[in-house]
Amino acid sequence: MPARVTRRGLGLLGLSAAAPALAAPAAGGLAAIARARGITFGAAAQHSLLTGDAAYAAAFAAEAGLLVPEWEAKWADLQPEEGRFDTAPLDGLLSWAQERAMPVRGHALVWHNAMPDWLGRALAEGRERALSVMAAHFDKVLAHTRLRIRDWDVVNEPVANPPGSDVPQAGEGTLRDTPWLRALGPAYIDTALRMARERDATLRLTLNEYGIEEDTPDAAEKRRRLLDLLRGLLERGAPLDAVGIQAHLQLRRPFSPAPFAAFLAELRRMGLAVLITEMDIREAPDAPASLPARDALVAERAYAFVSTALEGGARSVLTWGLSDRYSWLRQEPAVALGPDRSHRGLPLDEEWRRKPMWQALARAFQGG
Ligand code: 9MR
Repeated sequence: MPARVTRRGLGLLGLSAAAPALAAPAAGGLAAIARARGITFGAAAQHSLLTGDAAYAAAFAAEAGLLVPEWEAKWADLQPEEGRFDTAPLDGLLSWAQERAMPVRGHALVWHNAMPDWLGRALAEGRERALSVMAAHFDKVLAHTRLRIRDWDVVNEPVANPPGSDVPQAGEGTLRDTPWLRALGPAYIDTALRMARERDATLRLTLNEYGIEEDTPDAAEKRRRLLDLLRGLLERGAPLDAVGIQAHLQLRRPFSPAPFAAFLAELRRMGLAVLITEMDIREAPDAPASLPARDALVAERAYAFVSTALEGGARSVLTWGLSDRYSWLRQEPAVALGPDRSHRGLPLDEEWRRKPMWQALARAFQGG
């Protein structure tokens, strides 16, 4: 007689009795096309738009099989004042997803951005205080989301950009100089991973990073730094399950499959799962004038990148939003394309129409 799977048994398997069975994604959308090949396609979403813009919600229902909150699970939003947690926007997003049987990833527990002011002050008070605020945040957030989020970006963007890169970071180390590093030293990453594992033994623990995809000396050096960091973490027995590769790609930088594939192979040799977590494509300042020519370049890069990632073992691909209408690439002045043009780096255009990038993703999911 088969053993009965108890509630505790489900928990040990990383499943929860309350988790819904996964619904089949909407026919014809990217998630369904990916799912047919055992791949998950998802996107970053904002709760206020899921509930406030019907076209936005319809696009996510049609295309996405997994959500990640674009801001609702960041520290500044979850704990704006010490001890006062506001989970309402995250809960709203989780309910929207749950009604459609879509899983949600968590993003991000420890990050140097989206920190409330009080947190910066607390970390500056030293090690004991830093450990205690980290523990209190993890206690509350991981207990609250336990049944609905089974994969978290525990540490986001810990590696420093190399000196001389176009966005260099202060400090001399290979880790980014952040309030967490200053308070706890390099072990803040081990500590965060251990604290997460202690609170939820079967949660998938992910370290998420950007600037490690392209064929440039800066990206090669950042990949080397990340691999060093990961080797050290694993040697010290830190609990780490996966690496999130953000993939905010830029057309002014070359992409070559070989070095990226070698990097993925190394991650897999370390026993780590690989996810593409935040993909979008920034156009070059000298982008061609015609929209079809621009869209073709974006699509070509999307196909090359995603097919290499899938061949290298990635099984989840998320874009950072779905439509150019709400892309951070248009909203963030530092990355804007110019006064008379805006980026077209996501699968749907500002009127929710599928673009060549959509077709490129579909083709990559279908295996070429
Ligand atoms: O797209 C996000 C934007 O809406 C937020 O204002 C910003 C700060 O919370 O974060 C943006 O998302 C970033 C993500 O969390 C980490 N990788 C880079 C993303 C784009 O900046």
